[in-house]
Amino acid sequence: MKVSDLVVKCLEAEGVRYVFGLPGEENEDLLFSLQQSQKIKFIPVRHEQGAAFIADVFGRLTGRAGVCLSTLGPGATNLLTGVADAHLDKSPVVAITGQGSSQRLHKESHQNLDIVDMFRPITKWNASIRNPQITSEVVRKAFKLAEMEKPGATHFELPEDIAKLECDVEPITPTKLRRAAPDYKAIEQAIGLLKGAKYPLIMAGNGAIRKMASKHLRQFVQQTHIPVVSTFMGKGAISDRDEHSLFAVGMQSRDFPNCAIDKADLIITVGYDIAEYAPEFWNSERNNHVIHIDFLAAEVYNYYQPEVEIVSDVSGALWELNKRVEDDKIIFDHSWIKPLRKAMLEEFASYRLTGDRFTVPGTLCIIREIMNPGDILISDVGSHKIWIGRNYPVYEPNSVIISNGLASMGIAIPGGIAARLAHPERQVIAIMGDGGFMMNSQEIETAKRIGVGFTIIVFNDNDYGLISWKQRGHTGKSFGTGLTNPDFVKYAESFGIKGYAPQTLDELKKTLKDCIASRELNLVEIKINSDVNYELTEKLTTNRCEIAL
Ligand SMILES: Cc1ncc(C[n+]2csc(CCOP(=O)(O)OP(=O)(O)O)c2C)c(N)n1
Repeated sequence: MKVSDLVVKCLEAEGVRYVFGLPGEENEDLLFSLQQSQKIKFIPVRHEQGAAFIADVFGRLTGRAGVCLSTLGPGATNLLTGVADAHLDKSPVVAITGQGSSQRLHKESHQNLDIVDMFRPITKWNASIRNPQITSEVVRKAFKLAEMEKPGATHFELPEDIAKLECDVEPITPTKLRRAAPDYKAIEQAIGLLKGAKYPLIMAGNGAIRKMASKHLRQFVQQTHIPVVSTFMGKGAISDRDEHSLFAVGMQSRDFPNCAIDKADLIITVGYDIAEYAPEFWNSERNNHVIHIDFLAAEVYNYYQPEVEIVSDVSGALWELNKRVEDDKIIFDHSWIKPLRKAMLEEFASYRLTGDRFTVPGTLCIIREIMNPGDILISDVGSHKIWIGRNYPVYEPNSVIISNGLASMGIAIPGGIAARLAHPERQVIAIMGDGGFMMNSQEIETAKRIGVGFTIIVFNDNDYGLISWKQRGHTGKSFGTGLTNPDFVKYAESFGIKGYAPQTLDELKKTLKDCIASRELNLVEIKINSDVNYELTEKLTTNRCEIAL
């Protein structure tokens, strides 16, 4: 069998259904091998970054590695941002790059970059297939490491001369990997700390929505009545309808959930990623008592020094804790959070739109009413992300996808494609600013061509809004942020999809309802007034805790 055929057989053995990518001369053999596959569909994209972001969100939603493919040199450099996003967001992704002949990689030659070196800092592991006999090992290892906790990106390259060689190797069949059980002494110590606490608080991160952790976390909360704040990437770990939920932390300023953190005498972090929300935002005095529950040991970090680390499968740790808290009847009075939750719900509701001045948080209230609990919202990066993270209630894990590790703009349209492929039965919306939209809007063509439908919502403020917001907060002025835009409705129509720009509140409500329900690919441009951002900054200067606790 040819090596490129073997790679495809290995991908099939891994259960791969899609490869997202862009052709080049140097991955020609692999493409023709993919063409022969009955199980894998190759989806050509318009920019390699799109392929990597689709793989990233597909991996995050399914727990199985998303696969992206590029050619050498410029194709590989284009892939980098999406792969880096998967790396810091802990999404399983396998990136495959073509490469020039192994006869010329030691010297300066056309489009030759050291791709393995380039991908090394943004992957858990990577390698070049320079010998046909190692092919199955390389592919298996790439998938094993990408999907193993904590998940992330891996990469392998296939030089064009090696792809053509014959070999007699078989794919390695993946086997189920059991995750580590918690250490009983760590559980005992955690129970000891819980028994001594009066106001414990859970901080649920990205790891709390993987591998069934959310199910066990929900049981833990029901039994103990410990309240929960989630990070932006942990949204949905428990339902925001649950009276124990204090919504999400993620703003770099002090907001309502920080009042709960201040009052708590024990913080239990569950699947918390430091890359997402730095501990100095919630533990600046370094005086919080912390139990760390995660798949990996805590990063060494001045502001994050847990007293106990339960390093194991997060669900396994919660399962053990659930047994112990039931046996020992460890139950807390969580009535102290009631005023805080009430204040938050009232504040969220205060953003409801009443007239034709559209805002992001006001529109989110409408969207929340339209979307079913399991429907998926993909957020891009910008001020809209802050509002989605802060104000949009989430009821199910993985029903809101926010990139907060690398936090790269441009993820939302590729993410919408991934969400519809991963969950064709659910409604999907992709929300972005005008800046992020124009970064990967070319993938509308990909979505249209392959027939996936979702609603693209572009919040248009003719500005890199979040940066203006921050700059003005720091200096009172902004620079380098103003934009002009194409006519988004006509732009949408030029791809053969419907575009809308509602002007009145009634039109906005109807358009969103119809577009989302249609499950077609369509675009809604919402011209927004950004004053609400600055009003929030102003609000955050007042002492939220006095209002709410
Ligand atoms: C690829 C990338 N480039 C730059 C940034 C820095 N950045 C963060 S938010 C932002 C502005 C986003 O503007 P827009 O997409 O219009 O959304 P808005 O803030 O207006 O909601 C920028 C430039 C980034 N996060 N990612």
